[in-house]
Amino acid sequence: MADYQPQKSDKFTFGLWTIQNTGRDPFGEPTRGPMTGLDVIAELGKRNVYSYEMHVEDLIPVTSSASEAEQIIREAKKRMTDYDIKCTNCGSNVFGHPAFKDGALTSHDPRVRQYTMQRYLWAIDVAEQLGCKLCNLWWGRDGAEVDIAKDPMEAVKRLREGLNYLQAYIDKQGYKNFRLAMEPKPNEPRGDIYMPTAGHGLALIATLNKPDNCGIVLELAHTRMAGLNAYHEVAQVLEVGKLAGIHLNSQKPLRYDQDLRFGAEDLKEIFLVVKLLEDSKWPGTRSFDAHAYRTADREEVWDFVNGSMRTYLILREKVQRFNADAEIQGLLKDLCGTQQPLSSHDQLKASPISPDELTKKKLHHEKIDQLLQEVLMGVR
Ligand code: XUL
Ligand code: MN
Repeated sequence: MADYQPQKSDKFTFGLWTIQNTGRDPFGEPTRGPMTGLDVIAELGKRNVYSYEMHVEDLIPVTSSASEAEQIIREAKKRMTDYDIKCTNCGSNVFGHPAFKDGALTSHDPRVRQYTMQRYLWAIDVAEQLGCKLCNLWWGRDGAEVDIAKDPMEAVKRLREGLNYLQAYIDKQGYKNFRLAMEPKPNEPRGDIYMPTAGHGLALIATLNKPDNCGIVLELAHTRMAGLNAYHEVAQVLEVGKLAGIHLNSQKPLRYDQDLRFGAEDLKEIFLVVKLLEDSKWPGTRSFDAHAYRTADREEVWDFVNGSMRTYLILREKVQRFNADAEIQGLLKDLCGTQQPLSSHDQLKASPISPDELTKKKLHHEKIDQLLQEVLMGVR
């Protein structure tokens, strides 16, 4: 029996914020104490986590002096070496401070937009110092409740302008292989957030000055909050080569942002996502963006960390089992048919095709789905 122990080569990642989460919710105070970013880095490294992601403010308090910030970066680098852990995504928290109460990149106030840019430039500089090559933008406050107060076409222009401005900075600084990403989310904390799904994000990216340098960080829970199919969204972003990162977690559809531990809901759907990532040999990190239940104390947060990785490893093994199952593969082969290029338009028009004949083809959906369930339930 496999022991499902994570290895650095599994490329697991946690956001610093996921561990720092204190269990606060809109109706209740924190249920566990805070933890510094530096301590989170060390503790994750010890547990064979490959890398961490952060908002720069998770590591360096905004109120730090220049010398304090340098000291924290020095110490972070030391812990990264001591515990063999990398930084693979560094964005900025442009949603927490009340200055961002009506948006960051899309605020009407040019001073708020400039302050937002300052924060992102800082994040990009710190990322580069830590050897991190991705800055992900999650613009949680860029949305609206009072739609008449903000022109949504202007908002799209401002998001585009923001991404172009950051790209120009990366080019000016000569930061090699440094990429940007955006993370779609439909709502929360705003009533509606601009760029609610992966499709919206891809459409925005296509209009940037350097579209090839910007990808999508896709979060499964955000897709489910929109009531969409996470498997399909991941597939589409993967297929166009735009998957810059993935945030693995669980969520009951169409509810508030639950950020449940990966695997706590929707086992079949996340099996399919793991299958996609593994079968396509996607080289990115497997990042968990969730948090421990509010009922967990500081110690139990590590149960959440271990559980997330263990679930991924178990599902990865289930994928291997599924792929090696002769009966399942036989059914799939019959079901999926053979790839056949379309004949010429004239040939096609002249070919007799009987729809009644087509209807007779057996599709085995009952059987194949049951077999998948049995793999997942551990009896196959
Ligand atoms: C919020 C969310 C963020 C981003 C990072 O729902 O997913 O934690 O991943 O800013
Ligand atoms: Mn996320």
